[in-house]
Amino acid sequence: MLEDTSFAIHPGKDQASKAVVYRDIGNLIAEDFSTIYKFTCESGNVAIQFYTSSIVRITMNPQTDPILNQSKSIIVKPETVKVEASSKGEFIILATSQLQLKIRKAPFRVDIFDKLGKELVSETERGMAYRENGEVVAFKKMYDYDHFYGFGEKSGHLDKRDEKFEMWNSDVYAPHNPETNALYESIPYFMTLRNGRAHGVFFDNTFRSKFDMASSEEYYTFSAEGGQLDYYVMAGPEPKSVLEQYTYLTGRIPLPSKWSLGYHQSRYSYESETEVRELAQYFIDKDIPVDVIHLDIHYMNGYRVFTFDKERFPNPEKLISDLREMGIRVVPIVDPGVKKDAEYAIYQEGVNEDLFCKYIEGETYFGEVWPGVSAFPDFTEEKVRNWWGEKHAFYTNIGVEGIWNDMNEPAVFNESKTMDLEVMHRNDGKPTTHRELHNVYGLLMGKATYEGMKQQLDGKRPFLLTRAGYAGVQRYASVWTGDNRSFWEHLQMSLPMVMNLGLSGVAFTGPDVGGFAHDTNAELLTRWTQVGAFTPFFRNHSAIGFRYQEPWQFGEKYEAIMKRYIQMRYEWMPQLYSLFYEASQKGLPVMRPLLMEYPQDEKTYNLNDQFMLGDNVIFAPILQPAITDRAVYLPKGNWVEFSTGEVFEGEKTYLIHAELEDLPIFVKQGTALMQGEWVSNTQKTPRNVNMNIYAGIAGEKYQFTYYDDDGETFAHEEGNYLKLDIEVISTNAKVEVNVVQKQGNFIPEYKEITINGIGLHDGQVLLINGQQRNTIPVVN
Ligand code: MIG
Repeated sequence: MLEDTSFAIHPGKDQASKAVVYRDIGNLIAEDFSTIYKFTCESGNVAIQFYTSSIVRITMNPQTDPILNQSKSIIVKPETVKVEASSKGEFIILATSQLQLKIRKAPFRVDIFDKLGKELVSETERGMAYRENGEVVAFKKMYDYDHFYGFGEKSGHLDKRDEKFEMWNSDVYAPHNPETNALYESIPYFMTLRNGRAHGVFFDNTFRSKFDMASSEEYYTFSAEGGQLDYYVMAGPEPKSVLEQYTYLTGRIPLPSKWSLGYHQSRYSYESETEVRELAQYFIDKDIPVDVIHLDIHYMNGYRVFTFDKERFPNPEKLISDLREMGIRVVPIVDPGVKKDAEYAIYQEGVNEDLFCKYIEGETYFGEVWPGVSAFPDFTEEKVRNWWGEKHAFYTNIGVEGIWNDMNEPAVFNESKTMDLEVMHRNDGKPTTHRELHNVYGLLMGKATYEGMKQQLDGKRPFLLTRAGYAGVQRYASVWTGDNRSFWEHLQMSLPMVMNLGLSGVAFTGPDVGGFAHDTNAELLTRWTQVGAFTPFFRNHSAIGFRYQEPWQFGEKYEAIMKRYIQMRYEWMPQLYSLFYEASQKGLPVMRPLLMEYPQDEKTYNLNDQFMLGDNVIFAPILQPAITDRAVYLPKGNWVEFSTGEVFEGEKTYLIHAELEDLPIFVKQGTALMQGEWVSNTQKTPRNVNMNIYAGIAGEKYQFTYYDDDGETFAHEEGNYLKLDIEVISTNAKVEVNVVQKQGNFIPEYKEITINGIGLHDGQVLLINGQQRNTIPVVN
């Protein structure tokens, strides 16, 4: 309690704390290069493995041989990489075509350079170390021109220089502020931008870990409460290649269904079948597109997962199929806690089949959550994951295709906010404590859920939304950023938060639009909906006890604006879907900070209030009340304002006017945008797909890929897709659009794509594959 008062900074408070003593790894004693590169040092053992010529893994274990096969994140084995090992006096050199490791023998230090000899990750007087209490730490050199990004789900600004972070999945309802740094997701990964070149570091340690980019000018550190120093360095050198390398290791998002990219409406809670039907009908009557309605905890019988409350929801199957006919899907919430109730089948099975987390002495761990005293499935064990996955037949049998996982940090209502740290996890034959596996509980619940759903959905793509996760969560789930509030500051913060999640491999994310807690207001909700229409995940959600915030709650004026932006979401679907395809192939984020495309441009390094979709569109939303003018920085190139057609020269800052109904959007000249007509949900096929070419004169070549498929099955894995690789070349005389390659055998309902030249100047002609016409056939 007193920690919330000035007592927290009482002068005498920390006098007892002593300087921390780390034990350095010491000198090299012996090396063994017979299989992998192994080094025995005075105070620790090191293994070095190359995963590709651009990715190296360093594992230091202070006690035993490095343990190399316990990752929950890494999905690949090291490739066969050509490495040249040599010895030069004090140093051992290990070199691939992309990386050089310079290893000093006494004391043992590892400096990593790229192929040009540029320093990536290097050590100083301090290197790898540990403490008697089990903590492991790495000290790495830092330069005053270094900028840091990623770290998963963090509050604060885009550039994480001069910040400290903790990784410990936490349920934080108290207002998120710039120093709330342990949130629901732990992704111990970051990208360094140094002189316009990028490299990545992934610290694969599931214990509570810390990153300190603030306390020293000379070095940064990463450390963890236990386990090994186990980290991967990715060579880059572009931000995009770092993301490709990181997601090569930890996986990429599965291509989402189109419906999950539509508009989601949620509330804690829509409490009855009647309320849900009325809600759906509102959307239809008002012609506001919607694809998904979420069911929060009130649908259950006493908050028992895998049940429905018979009074509130007498016929869920009918509800779901009726809504489905309207084109709307229902996504129910599923929490991990299973109510302790001897007459409840799920609890009985869990006990009888021994599926819950237990103490080492054999007693089940119980914690309080919504249903009261509850037990927690041990998702670290395959048998439990399979059981949990199979249980989802309860939902899939009645037409559910998407699940929302909450409270999976796991959150427990007690002082520590989670399970006792000494609770054991079976961990597929390698039992260990919750202290070690806390951060992966949500990831493994996600794995169980996604894989179970996938099996039951018979070829359809499952959708999973999760609150908690760890590195690799993108393989199973999309992530929303938890309990934000209806504050303008939270709208502002959501931009860098979603962008840094994207830079951490999690492309499918978004905040609760309008704010979860606190009463929203008309202006905030309107501005937030404008942003939400272009964030990867688009869901309006609000909390019990606060104002309802569906798009029509504040009168016609605001409803009309929000409706327009939700419609725009659907008009942009062809563009968004192509970007999600790219994310699934390369791991690149859909919503990007400008630095991703312009890493040489320092003005982009901490640009928090603008973002890009893909590589050619910049959004500059209004993020403050009563403001109708804002500064917009445009990087190199010429930029066309989307609604006015006005052209702006890049590398300048402009004051842009935007009334409440306006969202400033800038499309790069010489590029293209794929758009369709809006439809009331993704079940309706757009009548037309347009390729809008923003004519330039630069003479540069722009290449992009248009991707489409049925939007809901896995048939694309068997070639049932349409993929067009397109190039656009603009000169003074002409704009040439060439379909360089067409792949796949999907036949969309639109038979052709209409090409529009936007901003063609007098005498400039638009040529499609050498001819003057305005369509491309997509059916052979
Ligand atoms: O706060 O299930 O973050 O989205 O509506 C209590 C009720 C638990 C937290 C989630 C929120 C959800 C709510 N849950």
